[in-house]
Amino acid sequence: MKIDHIGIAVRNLDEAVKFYKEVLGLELVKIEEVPEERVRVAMFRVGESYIELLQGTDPESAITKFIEKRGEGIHHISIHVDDVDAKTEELKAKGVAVIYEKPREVAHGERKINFIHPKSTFGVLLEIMTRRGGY
Ligand code: CMX
Repeated sequence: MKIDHIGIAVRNLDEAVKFYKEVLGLELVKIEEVPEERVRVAMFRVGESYIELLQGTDPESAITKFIEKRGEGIHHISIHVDDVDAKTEELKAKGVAVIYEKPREVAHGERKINFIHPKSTFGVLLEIMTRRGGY
């Protein structure tokens, strides 16, 4: 396992991208919409891992709701696993509160993701995921 990325919830993606790219000087890998999760995201490479900036695309987005309740900031930590289906089943068998019964395919099948509820992880939303290629 390794940390794939850290997700940061932002109100205005374009403004946040400017800061991370132009002020911090991080390498912007891509900006994409992930309709399955109602977000628009920007990925920045940081060594072997990434920082993902996320803006909600509608009021029902988990990101929009998170910002309403808790403000901008770290939203989740994403851990890459070999097999997200197997990991989901293993966690369910251990009584862990996973968000999706079965992992969800996003980005045209490029990635498969699930989440563990913060109540199981001492207050941090953890994503578990498998991805085929790079971002
Ligand atoms: N990190 C830490 N704690 C969080 C949290 C987060 N990201 N989001 C919610 N919480 C806390 C709330 O503050 C609240 O705590 P208290 O009970 O102490 O007030 C508690 O969790 C609320 O839990 P809830 O009522 O079950 O759920 P919410 O309606 O707040 O939704 C969650 C939280 C995690 C279930 C929901 O956001 C979810 O299903 N997330 C998974 C999908 C997602 O986040 N998609 C966006 C990212 C997609 C991507 O990476 O591409």
